[in-house]
Amino acid sequence: MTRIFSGIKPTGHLTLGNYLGALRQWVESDQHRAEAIFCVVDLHALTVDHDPARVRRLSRQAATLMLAAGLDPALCTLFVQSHVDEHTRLSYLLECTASDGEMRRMIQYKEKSVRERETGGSVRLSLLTYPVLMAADILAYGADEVPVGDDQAQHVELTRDLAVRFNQRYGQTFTVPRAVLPPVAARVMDLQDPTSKMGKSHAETSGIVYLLDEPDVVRRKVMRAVTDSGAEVAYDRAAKPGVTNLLELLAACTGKEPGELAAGYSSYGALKKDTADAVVELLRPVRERHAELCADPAYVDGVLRDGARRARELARPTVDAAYRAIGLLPAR
Ligand code: AQP
Repeated sequence: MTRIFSGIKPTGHLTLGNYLGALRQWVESDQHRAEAIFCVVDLHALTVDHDPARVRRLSRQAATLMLAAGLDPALCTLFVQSHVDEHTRLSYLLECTASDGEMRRMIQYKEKSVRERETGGSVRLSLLTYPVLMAADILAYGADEVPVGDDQAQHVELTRDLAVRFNQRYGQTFTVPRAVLPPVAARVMDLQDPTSKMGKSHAETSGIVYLLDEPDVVRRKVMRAVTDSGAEVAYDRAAKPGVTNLLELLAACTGKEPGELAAGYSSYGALKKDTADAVVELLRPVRERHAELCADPAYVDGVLRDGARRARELARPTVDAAYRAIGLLPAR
């Protein structure tokens, strides 16, 4: 059976980008058609300046939102990364096969290290090595597919390289996974800056729709979205990035083609209104279910406990095999 792994890092409140780029396909497709493993990758949230209490709070919120969006513990495994030691055990072995040059080429590293320096912080070594930990997350489970948004595709490519290299040097150990991107909304852009990705940890929040935003807040953010010069509604990312982003959002919500939708609008205002309504309706059940789950913390704890137990069982054989293959003396 196909095995799928993916995760979300608790660096901020989950966004519409996280939902459309990743979470929705996990819920609607992946957990039904494969052995699916989903993770709140909390160790990744320590790679940038962080407040410990906030990371803890956001980890629980992310897990609760993943359930609220429709992940079903009867169909998939849901857990928190730091509850399963196999991830860090394997990460070190993979670091011993990766080069610093490979890490420095990662686009997220380049962008985030600039941001850390600009805000007066130092760049943590873990920010450089984070893609290796991500590779360990994936390879530990023998995942065939990794459903992600476009911004993570480069990290999955690196994971493939590390898997192939390890297998060639030390013998067949890892499944070589592939990234699976959603057909639309693989990169939801910031509503105030449609040339940059909607990211949950960005300081400027007026262009970011959070899954837990109240309907009137969602409406306001979409209605105030930056659009482009000219009045024509056209699906053209280079010439009309703002309008194209709205069309992709509406397409993702309605299941229609963004190009076809464009033909039905003669003004930006009407497009914004329909997009706002569609996003509000898309998120309404998630918000409502999240509120119900918050009233039952013992349920969420139980899901995460069972999920971690199952994840350990799944990961341990592969990680133990990697330890043997790379030359470490087994403990007796
Ligand atoms: N804007 C986006 N459009 C489409 N997909 C997106 N994803 C993130 N932003 C968008 C996808 O969501 C999944 C979980 O992302 P992550 O938690 O691993 O972090 P990230 O990729 O670094 O995304 P963020 O939300 O922008 O976090 P920060 O601001 O901390 O960097 C992934 O599959 C991702 O592709």
